[in-house]
Amino acid sequence: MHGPAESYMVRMLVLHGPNLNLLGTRERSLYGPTSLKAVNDAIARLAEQIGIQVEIRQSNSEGDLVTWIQEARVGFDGIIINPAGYTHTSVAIRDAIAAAGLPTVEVHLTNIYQREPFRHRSYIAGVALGQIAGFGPTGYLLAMRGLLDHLKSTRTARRTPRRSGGKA
Ligand code: CA2
Repeated sequence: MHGPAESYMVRMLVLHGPNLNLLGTRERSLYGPTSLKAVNDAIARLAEQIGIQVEIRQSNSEGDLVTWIQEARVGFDGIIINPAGYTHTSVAIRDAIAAAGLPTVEVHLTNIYQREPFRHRSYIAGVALGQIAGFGPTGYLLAMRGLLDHLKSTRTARRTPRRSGGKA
């Protein structure tokens, strides 16, 4: 049986792009010591605390990410994505996010604007609700809180009946 609390439960899709499966195993001075599993555990713990559902996926393939973003229209309220290297190259991921029409938060472990110039351009930022960069794995948790606040406020706005007869 689904009670009212369950039927309104917010569902977020968290996507990790290419090479993020290597987190904690290599380039630790750059990306930190935390494994992807530990990052995902922290995401799952916060989800439980704040009463939302999350599904977490990682792929090294651009096509997988595009397909998952397309499919997220059904079953998810918002997306959190670290597109990793595809941030700086992928018109396809950008187009999928725009087409899905779901609020999407872009996360980067590092501050991409302090790094090489080719990392300063994000194809994703222009279609994202917001971007969080430079906070390490905490960025995913900040994104969850920010996205939840956004979803709650837009949902309230949608549910509030419009006054009739008033001025536009
Ligand atoms: O800072 C981020 O989160 C990035 O999205 C990470 C990407 C990079 O291409 C972006 O410019 C910024 C790279 C992810 C690679 O992750 C690794 C983790 C451990 C070892 C090697 C790679």
